Amino acid sequence: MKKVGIVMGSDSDLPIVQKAIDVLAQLEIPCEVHVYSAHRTPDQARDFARSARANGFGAIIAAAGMAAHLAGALAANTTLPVIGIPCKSQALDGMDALLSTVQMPSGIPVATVAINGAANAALLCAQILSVEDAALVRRLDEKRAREAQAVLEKDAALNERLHG
Ligand code: RP5
Repeated sequence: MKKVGIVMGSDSDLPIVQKAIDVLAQLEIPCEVHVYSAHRTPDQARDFARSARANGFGAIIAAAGMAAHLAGALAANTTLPVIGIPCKSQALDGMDALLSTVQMPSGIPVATVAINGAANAALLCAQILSVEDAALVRRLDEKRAREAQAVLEKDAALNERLHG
């Protein structure tokens, strides 16, 4: 099975990224996690992206805050799908990272999820990898069904409380 590469601009992004790690683990998708920065360690970020396909990766998640160029910098160096997570930092409520991640020039796409949207980044990777993996399709379907059931139980509990 192809791996997912998770790259974050700083270890301070880990509390946000952890959710992506957890979702991939739940779906039994192997992942490798690195701290590489588009600005502080640009050579390592570039080398990771350039060798990612040959190293068995099927998709890359890039999480960064502030002037978040990491997803775009990785995407510039690979044709693997890159999913960007704009991380919220103290200033500007994450709008800085959102706009830096989402506004890619034509030709170099980054699939950008919501600010701090790490779970959806992992799910998007899983759905991309599932195109060639029937067992993963089953795990995704089961997860959706479990989560739908949990919502229905909340609905029932709410109505029981309101109307008893
Ligand atoms: C970004 O700058 C990182 O992705 C992080 O979100 C932000 C702050 O990094 P630290 O100063 O906490 O290392 O590059």
